[in-house]
Amino acid sequence: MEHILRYTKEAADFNEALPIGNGRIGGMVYGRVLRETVGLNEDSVWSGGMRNRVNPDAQEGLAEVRELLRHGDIPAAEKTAFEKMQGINPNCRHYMPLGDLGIDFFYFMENTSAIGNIETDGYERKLDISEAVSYVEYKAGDVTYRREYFISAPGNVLAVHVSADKPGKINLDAGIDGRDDEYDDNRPCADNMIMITGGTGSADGIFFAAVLSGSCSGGSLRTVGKKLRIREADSATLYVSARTSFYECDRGGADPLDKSFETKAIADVRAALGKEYESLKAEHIADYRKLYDRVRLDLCGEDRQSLTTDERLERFKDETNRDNGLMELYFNFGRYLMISGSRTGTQPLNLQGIWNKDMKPAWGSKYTVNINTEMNYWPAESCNLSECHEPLFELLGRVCKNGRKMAKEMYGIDKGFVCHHNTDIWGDAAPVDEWIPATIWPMSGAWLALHVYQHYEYTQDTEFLAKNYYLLKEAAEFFTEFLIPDEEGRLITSPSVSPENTYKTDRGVTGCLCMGPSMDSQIITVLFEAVIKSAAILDKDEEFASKLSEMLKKIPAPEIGKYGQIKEWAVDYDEVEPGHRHISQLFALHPADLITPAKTPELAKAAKATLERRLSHGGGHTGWSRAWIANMWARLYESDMVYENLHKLLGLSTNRNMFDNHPPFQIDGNFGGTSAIAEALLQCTGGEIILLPALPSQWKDGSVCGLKAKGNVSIDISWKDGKLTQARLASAAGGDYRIRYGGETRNVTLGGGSVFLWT
Ligand code: FUC
Repeated sequence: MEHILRYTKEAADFNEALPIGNGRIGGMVYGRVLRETVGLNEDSVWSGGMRNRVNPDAQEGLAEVRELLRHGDIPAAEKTAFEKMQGINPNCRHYMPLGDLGIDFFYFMENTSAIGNIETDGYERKLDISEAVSYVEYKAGDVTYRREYFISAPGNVLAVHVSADKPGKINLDAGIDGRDDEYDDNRPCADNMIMITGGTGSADGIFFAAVLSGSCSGGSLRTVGKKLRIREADSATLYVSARTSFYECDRGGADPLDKSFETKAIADVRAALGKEYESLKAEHIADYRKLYDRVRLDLCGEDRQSLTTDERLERFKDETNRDNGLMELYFNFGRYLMISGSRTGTQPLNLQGIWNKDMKPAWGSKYTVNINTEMNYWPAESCNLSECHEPLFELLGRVCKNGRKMAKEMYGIDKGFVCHHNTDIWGDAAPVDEWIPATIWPMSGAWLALHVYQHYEYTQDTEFLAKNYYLLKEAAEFFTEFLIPDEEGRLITSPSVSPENTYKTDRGVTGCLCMGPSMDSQIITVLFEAVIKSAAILDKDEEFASKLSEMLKKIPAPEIGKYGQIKEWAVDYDEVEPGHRHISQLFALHPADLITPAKTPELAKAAKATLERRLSHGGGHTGWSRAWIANMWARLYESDMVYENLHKLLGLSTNRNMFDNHPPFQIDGNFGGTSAIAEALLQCTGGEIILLPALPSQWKDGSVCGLKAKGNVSIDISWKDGKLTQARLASAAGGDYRIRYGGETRNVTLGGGSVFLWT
């Protein structure tokens, strides 16, 4: 079983550097011999405070746009929406780097410049994802150097430990730098301790502090200017902490005199200095493994470990290449990234997880919530990392607060909340970007709320559901007012878009804004159903639930269009780009299960035709889109297509450090790919637990342990020659389960803590 990313060269750029993180603090390790860089992030370093962006003319615009759409005047509807409905400041806040930890190593004599070349032997750079520790090892002259890097969640620090096999050989200068806007301060704050401080802009923006200190055995340690200097040490450890006003000062920097984040950053480093390095490391590994060790996947790959990870990825460009071990590693890497980027009390994974080097990153490295953020969390429950899902619910709470205001001010609706296709750390809910294909889409609050229900379905945690039920209810309440009848009396959204596709009418007019795109109706259907079920579980809101049941009868169901496909829009338009990366009309197939081969065979056939049509027109060209496609094929039990698309995800859309490539780097495809591997092995759809629903023939023998199914069941499965040999289902909560393998179904009732064996 594979857990190691391995390279024999320094990282040439970010796409080769290796990520480490504790959920909140992130690092990108380049492994350079002379001038080492660890790119630093802290997940609350976002560019400024909450913005009020609602367009003051939105309600007037809403009435006009609805009328124009009803009369088919698409260009005029889009023009009006552009002027009157989109946010008056088109963007919410974006994510930013904290800076770089730079370490200059000196090898021969004191004060030798670190710049230049040095001959090394046996250079190796690794990331061991079974322990969440990165290593660099090489020989310079007759000395073997070894470095270890990790970021501890319990310890709240980044640690870089440097050792050598001969005494007195460690000489280095370390400092933090690298934000283009420069820090407010960068100087010693105590003995052998440097602190940087800065702010991210705007009067109510976020302030941050990072502290660097260290210790060494043998040799000397002191500060020189804004650097920490270590000379002639036998071994040395550097520690970096980071804290922000967002966490420490009541969600922002409102009080300029409140410097508690600085005090806390100092305390973190002091606490680390007060421990033995080895015990800090052991504590980190134990904490990490509590989550990582829950799942084990064995695809019986051949031993390819003599090759480096980038060589193995390169070979995936050849479609005939087989390397099950690398798929296993990709799966494990997705779990690693989840644990390293999203822990209880941190911010959710954004477009780059928590790892971003740019002051103005692609798409702001924000939360794009018309697919990308949701995709980040697809493997959270199935891969037994439920608690890593929590930051998303915390953010949704903030979205809800702002979204209530948005519902009222933008749509004149005083019930529930609404959010559009992006949000930021503050939970901004207004339309984002001046871009008609995406901007006016009032659906993300609903989609995100479905994650609350999914978390409940997997964990059966009724207390959680009771606490967060309001998110589901309020997401639904908005639509009880927002939906309008179409000509047939069906209830639809208007205006909206089918993210981010453009249609062409019979008369050759192109447009995006429309009435009742299929995805909206599907999301609303699943949301209303989730609210009705939650209300019953919690024994409340009977009247509201029956109102939703009545409305559900009028929400359009998925329909089949002229190409035998699932219609994307209420009208069976052609797409301007038939290979478009978004396949929103198949939301019903995945992540939802309104369409399944067993329940709705005709619609499943149409879903297949939809995928084939997209793919035959060049679809799947971005990493996340390819990953979604693999999940969808899994839901159709098309195991060869699952494999083919996973193969392409690794071969065509994965950077050398295994990060997903949109391009540029965007982390959603990693999580989507991890989810697709899990979906091939286990599904919970249509009220059934399905064992090995889409097992690719290339994964002939293997086993998986610890996957989760709805109903709080842990499942171990093993198979041989493509056939199930045994499945073990351990139910924590107890309940009735319908389990299926191939054509055989078994109904079992399990008590809490009991086990069922399928042999
Ligand atoms: C959506 C996608 C793009 C990209 C962006 C961050 O707009 O359509 O492909 O992933 O989000």
